Amino acid sequence: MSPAPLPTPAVVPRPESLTVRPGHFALTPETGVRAPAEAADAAGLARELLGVSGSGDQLRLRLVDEPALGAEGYRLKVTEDGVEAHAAAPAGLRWAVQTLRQLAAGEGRLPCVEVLDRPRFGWRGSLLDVARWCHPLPFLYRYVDLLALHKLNTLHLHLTDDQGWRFEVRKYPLLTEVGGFRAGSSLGHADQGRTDDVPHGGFYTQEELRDLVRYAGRRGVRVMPEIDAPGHMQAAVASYPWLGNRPDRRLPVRRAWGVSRHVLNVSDAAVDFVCDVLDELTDVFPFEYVHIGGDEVPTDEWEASADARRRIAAEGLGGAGELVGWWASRLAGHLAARGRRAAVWDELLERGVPAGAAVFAWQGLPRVDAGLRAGHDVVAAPYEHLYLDWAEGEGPEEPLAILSSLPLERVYAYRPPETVLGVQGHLWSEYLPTPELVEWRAFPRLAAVAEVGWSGAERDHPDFRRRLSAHLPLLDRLGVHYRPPDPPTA
Ligand code: TNX
Repeated sequence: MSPAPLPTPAVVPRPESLTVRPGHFALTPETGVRAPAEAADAAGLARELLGVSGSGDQLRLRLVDEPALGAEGYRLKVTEDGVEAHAAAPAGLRWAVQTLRQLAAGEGRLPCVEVLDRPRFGWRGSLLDVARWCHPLPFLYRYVDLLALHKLNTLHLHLTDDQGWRFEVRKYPLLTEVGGFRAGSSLGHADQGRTDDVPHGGFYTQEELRDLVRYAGRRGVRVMPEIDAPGHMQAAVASYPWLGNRPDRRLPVRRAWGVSRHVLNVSDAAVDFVCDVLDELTDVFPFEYVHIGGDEVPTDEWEASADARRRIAAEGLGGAGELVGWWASRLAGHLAARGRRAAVWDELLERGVPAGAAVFAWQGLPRVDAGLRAGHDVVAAPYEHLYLDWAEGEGPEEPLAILSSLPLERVYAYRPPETVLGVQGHLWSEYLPTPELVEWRAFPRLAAVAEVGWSGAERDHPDFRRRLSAHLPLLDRLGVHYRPPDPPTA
């Protein structure tokens, strides 16, 4: 009789190859980690996440000259004597540690395995909207941890919107003193047009965000900040009315979800203002990309403005819509002069993508292709697959959501074109006022996003489900408030 097959350990996202061998290696507090100085972060992570602090060298992290592993790939070998992890760069060793964390599954017993692994796409992220609801700073740390656990390497922090400004700007303190607070919020679904009188607000200081960025960096997570302009700016206009199109008018920070018609004016002073904000922002966030928004900009105020008409004529633009592209190119130029690249929403495809900017395609699958066809770098977040703020199911027990539904299967089924930079799962927070609700919507669908971004193009839904059910106990141990997956549909 042949021996029973060895159980295949559950790693999410699926590694390129994983072979199980008989036997185990037991991690104990006495297990020691050895690593070169350049991999000190990965070694620190291993000690922290695997709970080992001995002085031996049973867990050996090495940097090797193996270009095929790329910037993030790694090899892992667990034998009964210890663990060897190899990578061409420190990032790969960090991901090897996350794989070990999953293999140990909280029990400190590593099955003997050989793993070869590297990501399909270099950009694997999640947008977290902290503008609609100011999520507590400790939750941002936890979210970074959960991204890293799934080998997601980018946190897109949506820091400003009509309903709140969360980034401390020293030159313009009213942005947070006034713009950080609102007098109420939508009550029920925004379509019903009701609001409450429960104040909400908050912001993050530059020091707090610097610490978060450092923490994320040690885990291999880059933080891309977003200042959304020239629409989604009512909180800024409420703080400094001269930024708006009717300086005589006082606007409140917006309560209701949905798109505000009140956008920035097109003066040089308004552009300089946002450039000043970007200067302070790039001081805090070292990542190459800065997202400058550009989505959902109603042009009514500009059409009614003599100043805007003059700007359109002076710049030789085709109409008010092109002022969105004009705004983006001014901001992108400012960033480029400081060695940074702009990221913009896909609305700019019709309104003028600034040179060198990356396009974030959100308005459906055809927008991903349109961005690629136009020759841009594209990050794919098509809403029918990757908008995790949509309810997962249709049931009456589902918490209120902007739209429904986006089942786990549909996230997992997304097959991005080979030529995108990568993918992001988006957590807009209108209907996610608490960290618990964010986690409910994010997990386990974000694990599927991670798999779409990291693993090969082939899809094996039963295999994903099997690995996922072995992965969920780890999320349980971490106290993640995830939504238990519905039974597979087919
Ligand atoms: C559209 S996606 C928006 C956000 C909303 C989101 C809700 C994008 C660039 N803009 O302002 O929060 O829909 O799903």
